[in-house]
Amino acid sequence: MTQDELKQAVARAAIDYVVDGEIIGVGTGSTANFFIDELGLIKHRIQGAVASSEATAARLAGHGIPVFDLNEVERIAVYIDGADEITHAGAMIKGGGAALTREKIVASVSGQFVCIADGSKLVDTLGKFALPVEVLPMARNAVLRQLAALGGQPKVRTKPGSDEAFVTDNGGNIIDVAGLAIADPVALETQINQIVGVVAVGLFAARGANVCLLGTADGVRTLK
Ligand code: ABF
Repeated sequence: MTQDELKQAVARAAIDYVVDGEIIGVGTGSTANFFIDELGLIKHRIQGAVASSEATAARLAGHGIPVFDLNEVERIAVYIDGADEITHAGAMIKGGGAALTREKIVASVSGQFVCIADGSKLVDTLGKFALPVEVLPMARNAVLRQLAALGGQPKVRTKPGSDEAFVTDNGGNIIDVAGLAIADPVALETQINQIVGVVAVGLFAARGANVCLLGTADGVRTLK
């Protein structure tokens, strides 16, 4: 099976976690895109969705799925999204797609976080994938110095084919921290959250995934 077929399989399996009559939280990225396409097929069963990025909102709308602003919504039953890395305990690195802040906000008001990922995302220790941190632009270099002191190699993400800093949907910038072996994800998440100028860190450990649907050659594995 190709990686896309694995992503499609977990996206399809995630439909079982959609709660009828509810508003669904929807993540960002290629696996989430497959999920949105599956959600389009059963859109009559849900009220609509809250999107974690402008790209996701546009794809949902393209399927005729009503997109709600989070401020209009009191609770979300389930949030479904991909990850860049996930441990057996459900701690994740997210933000390769630069949507980490909105992903974290939508996940924070959701009853259940269902992670959908191909098997390559499962790791014993987080950190091989550079850890994304969203920062306010004026604090970019100040935060970068503090992240360097944590032991990794931080680098400002740039726009494709340019030296200019990449700008998120929120007007923030992203610093990617390579070279970390994250032994205690909750502690590091807390520590990075304390740095003034940080908007959000792509460690989802204090609140990780409740369920992970993992695409493997033997089928979809469910980790809880
Ligand atoms: C989002 O999409 C991100 O948090 C993560 O960075 C990325 C995973 O992308 P893909 O599904 O394309 O591998 O979930």
